[in-house]
Amino acid sequence: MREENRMTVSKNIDRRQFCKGAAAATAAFGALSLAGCAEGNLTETGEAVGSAEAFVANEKDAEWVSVPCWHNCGGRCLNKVLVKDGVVLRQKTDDTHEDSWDWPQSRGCLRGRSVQQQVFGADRLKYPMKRKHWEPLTGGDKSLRGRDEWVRISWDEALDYVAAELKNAKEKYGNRSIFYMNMANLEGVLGGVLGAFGGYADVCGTQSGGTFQYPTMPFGLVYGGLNDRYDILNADYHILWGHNAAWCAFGNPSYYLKHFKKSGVKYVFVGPEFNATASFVDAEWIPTRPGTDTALILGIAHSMITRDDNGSLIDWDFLDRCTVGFDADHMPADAKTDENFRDYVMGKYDGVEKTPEWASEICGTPVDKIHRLADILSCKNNCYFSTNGAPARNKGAENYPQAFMTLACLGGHIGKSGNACALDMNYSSFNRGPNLVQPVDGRVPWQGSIDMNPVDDVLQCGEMWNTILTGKYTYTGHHTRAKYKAPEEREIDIRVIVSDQHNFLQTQSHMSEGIEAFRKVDFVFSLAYVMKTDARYADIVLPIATRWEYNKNSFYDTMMDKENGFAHRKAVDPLFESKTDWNIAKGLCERLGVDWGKLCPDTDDQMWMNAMAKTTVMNEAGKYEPLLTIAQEDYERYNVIGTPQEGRIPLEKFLDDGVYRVKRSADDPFVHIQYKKFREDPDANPIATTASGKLEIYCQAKGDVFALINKGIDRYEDISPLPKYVEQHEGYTDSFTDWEKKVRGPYPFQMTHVHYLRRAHSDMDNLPWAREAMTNPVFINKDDAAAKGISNGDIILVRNDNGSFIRPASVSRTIMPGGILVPHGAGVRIDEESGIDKAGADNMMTSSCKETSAGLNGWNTTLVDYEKYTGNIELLPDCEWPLEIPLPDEE
Ligand SMILES: Nc1nc2c(c(=O)[nH]1)N[C@H]1C(S)=C(S)[C@@H](COP(=O)(O)OP(=O)(O)OC[C@H]3O[C@@H](n4cnc5c(=O)[nH]c(N)nc54)[C@H](O)[C@@H]3O)O[C@H]1N2
Ligand SMILES: Nc1nc2c(c(=O)[nH]1)N[C@H]1C(S)=C(S)[C@@H](COP(=O)(O)OP(=O)(O)OC[C@H]3O[C@@H](n4cnc5c(=O)[nH]c(N)nc54)[C@H](O)[C@@H]3O)O[C@H]1N2
Ligand SMILES: [Mo]
Repeated sequence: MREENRMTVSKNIDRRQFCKGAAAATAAFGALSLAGCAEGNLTETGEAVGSAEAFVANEKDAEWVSVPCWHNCGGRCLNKVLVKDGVVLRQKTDDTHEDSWDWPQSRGCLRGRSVQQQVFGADRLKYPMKRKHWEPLTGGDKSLRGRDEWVRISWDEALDYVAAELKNAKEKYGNRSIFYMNMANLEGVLGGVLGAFGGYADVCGTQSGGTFQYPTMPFGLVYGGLNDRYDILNADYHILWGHNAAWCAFGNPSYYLKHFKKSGVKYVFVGPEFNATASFVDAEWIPTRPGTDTALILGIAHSMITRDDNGSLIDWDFLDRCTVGFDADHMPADAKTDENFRDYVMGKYDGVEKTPEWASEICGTPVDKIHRLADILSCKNNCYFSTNGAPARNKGAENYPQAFMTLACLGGHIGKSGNACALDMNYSSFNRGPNLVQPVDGRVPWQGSIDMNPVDDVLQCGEMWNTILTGKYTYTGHHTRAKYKAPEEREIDIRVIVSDQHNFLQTQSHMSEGIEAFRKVDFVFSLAYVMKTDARYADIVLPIATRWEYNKNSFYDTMMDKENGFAHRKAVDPLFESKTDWNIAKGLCERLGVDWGKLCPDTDDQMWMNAMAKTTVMNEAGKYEPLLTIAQEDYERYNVIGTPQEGRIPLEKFLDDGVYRVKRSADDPFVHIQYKKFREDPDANPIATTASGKLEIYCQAKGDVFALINKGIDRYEDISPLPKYVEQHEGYTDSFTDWEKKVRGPYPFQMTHVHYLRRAHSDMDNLPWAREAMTNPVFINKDDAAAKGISNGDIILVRNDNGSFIRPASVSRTIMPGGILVPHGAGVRIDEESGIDKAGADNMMTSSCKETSAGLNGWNTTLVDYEKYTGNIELLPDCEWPLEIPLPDEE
């Protein structure tokens, strides 16, 4: 495989097709600034040459097209491209109206504005390929997966091969030998095909929301159950608990934060690093070690309980009326034990009082800061609690969500203006309540459903590579769909791995085991835009069209700020020989004897139009009405069918603008306060998701779910109905071989991850502009670095028993001593000689989650050591890395 360092693609795309009619043959990619150039052209490296006039002339008759920014990042923003004769000249974001607090623009980030390098990158896959030493039905030399060369094949060959492998596996080993790496079909198109073909082994487990995602929260929190942005202005304090909106929820959420801050809301950040968001809002930092949040919360609770003077800290009225489980007088009717929270905190059951001193030893938060936080969270202040998933993506975090809620309950911070508490993730952070624009996704009919899969095997993602290697796993039902079962030991012989809309070899725990698993099975195939990790280790790779190349509304189009709805359409035709997922699925069906017409009667265009037609908007009376006016001619123009309808705006305006945003005002009827009615009268307005109708500090249903899925498995801790501290496997306490005597083990540093602004997980990490802007160092503490003789910018080797990588170190005091922060998702690049990864792939270091509750993914709990790197691997800055071009001879 040859690697090339080329920023843009113009040379590699068929010029005749690509630049046909374009005023300048070299025009195309990467025009960031157009002023002051001589001839109005861009060179292949994106440099502008030309006069401003020439550029204007060049853009004559070009058209702005709203395109999707469809990646799994926290922003949902407007992305537009200027297209002329099938060539994208440049990009912009929202300028549909003036920007204001009442009516903000939906502006994109630097990564979104680089998507042109994803679509038109020189490393874009152009043709179906097979691995050079792959052999049908045997796999050939399987150890070469990940290091073989590639050979171009035709679509017919590729689909025939894939179908033959699937049929062979089905015939010899049954459908459960086909492992489709997609959780409950939330994304990806192949699930329906494989389901109709007789099924596949699925995968489940916690992801984004960590232990918030089990998937229900039977103690009373609801996902995103927070208030409207106008109401956050009434908070005294906004607590960002492991939240990094400035990197993970760019666009509107970050804009809101700025406004809250300017309006006088005070900020507190709780987490192991003083991150970009904390810095952005000048937050008071409460440092806590990764995964020790439950201990910290118990210490704060102790401080509040023992220092409360007649309601000076605790909202006794709220606890009494709205919660169960705080003390012996408030136990829920279904409780199977008589343990209550207060007595647990005071040490009645285990002889350990959960004092701030006890907590501090575990979480590293100074005792005075624990008392300080107890004061801030007192019932005298209005406090708004936003946590993201990071603290819950830990081993031992089973009780964090309930503990977090309990803390809010103590101060009465739920159900009134300026107060709320919940998981406040990404897309619509800091602006909650019913959607004002209600988009509908345009997915294939089975997406989000597991019903079409006749096989009931569901691997647990935290240990799925181990399952493939050992042929054994513990089945506990399909957690993603709340189908919990008692553990059942099963044997399973996985023969085929299928990757479509994920990149699990890269993004799931214990990558080195994953590579072994990929090299073990008979056949691996992957759909891909570029050589994502799953594709690199596959046998057959099928090039897919990006969403700029066909019309599609998808899952993420439904997850966005509640005031927004986005529209988009294709900008160019599928590049080279790439095909849409839909077309690939159809081609496979024909070969597998599955009736595609029955499975998915609508075309991409039809599903896209149906989704737009069904999009609604809330009126002042709180009722949803159609957003779009669509005429018969509109349907005809796009070659689809539909019933004409009347709405608020014409279809073409929506498509041209790319966004419809409800204009707000402080006194409009949409200012939502979560659980307001419940708080006013909990008996008349009980919480629907809890057994008692109240917020459950003691939650029997939670205890029962864990008791069921963990039943009889000794390696798992018992998870109480109370939010008790859970000993963290591979966490801080485990970094000592003798905790009492404080004897350190071989891996004394706690590694945790940040989702990185440069990419969305592993997606888009190949974009040269974004690579130049964000260098992907690992972050370490200054005192730790000094003790090891490491200076800022030095290359360090990070290692543990799972693997190792080298990276430049960013040295500062923004990370706690003993911590190392690794940006998530860097596409692994293993130096085959030494086995060392050069990219800093986080999951090289994570281990499988065999010691946690079934299905839990605990990425943020990892122990490592590091030192200055003295070996001879040369590490260039990432932006100078060659792009990965698997078929260099086919340009
Ligand atoms: N160590 C560690 N690991 C983590 C995390 C962590 O914090 N630390 N975070 C976890 C979290 S929260 C998540 S959500 C997961 C994400 O895990 P993944 O979902 O595996 O991550 P992505 O890199 O976004 O992979 C999506 C892939 O789908 C492709 N794709 C996008 N659109 C389409 C399409 O329309 N069709 C097809 N066929 N493909 C498409 C993209 O190019 C990309 O390769 O990672 C998890 N892994
Ligand atoms: N640019 C970009 N944006 C993204 C994504 C991306 O990959 N790139 N991914 C999207 C997805 S799918 C998700 S799930 C979200 C994730 O969103 P988050 O969960 O917010 O993401 P993280 O960056 O993992 O963590 C946020 C902060 O929590 C801190 N933290 C880590 N561990 C702990 C802990 O144990 N306790 C506490 N208190 N704090 C901790 C980290 O230091 C970090 O500052 O981001 C979304 N947005
Ligand atoms: Mo996520």
